Amino acid sequence: MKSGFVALAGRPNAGKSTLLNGLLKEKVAIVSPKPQTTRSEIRGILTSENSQIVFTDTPGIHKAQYRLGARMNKEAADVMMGVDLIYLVVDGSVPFGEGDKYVLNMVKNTGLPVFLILNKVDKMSREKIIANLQSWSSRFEFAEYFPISALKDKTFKDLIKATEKYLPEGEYLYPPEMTVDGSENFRIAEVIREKVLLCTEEEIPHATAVLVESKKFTKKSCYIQAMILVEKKSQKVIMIGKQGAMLKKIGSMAREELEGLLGKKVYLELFVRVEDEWRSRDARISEYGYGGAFRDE
Ligand SMILES: Nc1nc2c(ncn2[C@@H]2O[C@H](COP(=O)(O)OP(=O)(O)OP(=O)(O)O)[C@@H](O)[C@H]2O)c(=O)[nH]1
Ligand SMILES: [Mg+2]
Repeated sequence: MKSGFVALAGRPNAGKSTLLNGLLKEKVAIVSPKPQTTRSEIRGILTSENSQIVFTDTPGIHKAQYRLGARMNKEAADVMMGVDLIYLVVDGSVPFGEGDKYVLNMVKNTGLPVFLILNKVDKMSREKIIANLQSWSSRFEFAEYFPISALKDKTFKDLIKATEKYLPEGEYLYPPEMTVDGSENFRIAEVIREKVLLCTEEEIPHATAVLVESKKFTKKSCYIQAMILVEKKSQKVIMIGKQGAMLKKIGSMAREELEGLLGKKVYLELFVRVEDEWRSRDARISEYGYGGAFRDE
């Protein structure tokens, strides 16, 4: 039997989290059109008869403006150090740039085998896909090349099969029935944050954190209180919206998804608080579970 770890790495918005969800056929990581959606490693476990692959989604590597961003980048680098194989996930529909060069150097320096995952081929012509693959292969000798659409492809069988080849012989690393490694509260907070990312614009998505403050289960229901943290009073005003309309919209979208996740009726109460410059403060970043917070525990 084969077992081991695979890191999904790359620039923000490349589709790493979408791919993780596609590989597992389960939504384990939140996804949004806004860059820097993922803020900490997310592990998804795929067990089959002859293998167990632990996929680790990582934050997109970017030029950090805040302590939060620096910690997200470090988290991605730390994850890469501890795996057997790296998927470099790239958005094939945008031209190669400085950011790609930087990330490519990072993965090269690990000395590990790297798969080039050319994503978003649904947005590209055949010619462009071929040209893109040629251009990437001239920059580095990747172990394998996979043009894919993380969003549209129904199966990733070939990718999984090739991945198994690069993993060591080993036993289960996790109980075979387990698909996600992480706290339930964090997962709930992430679902709420995803809805914030989908409903708000400009600086608000980046300035928002979500923290589950309490959670109570009864036989049929779950009562959740969660805090949405922003950095400025003006952001709080927008987050609440006219007569609470924005918060209500975020709440009802999140509740619907959480009912599916928890398999119970969910009562969700959201609050909004201003937490000055939390993105620059290590203690707050860790408290909310971002940038390798779990690793420090
Ligand atoms: N057209 C198309 N869009 C995609 C594909 N994969 C992902 N996307 C979209 O790209 C956006 C970013 O996807 P994510 O999966 O959140 O990207 P990410 O690499 O995890 O981004 P960060 O967490 O910010 O690093 C979302 O709007 C996805 O729906 C794809 O194969 N085709
Ligand atoms: Mg992501």
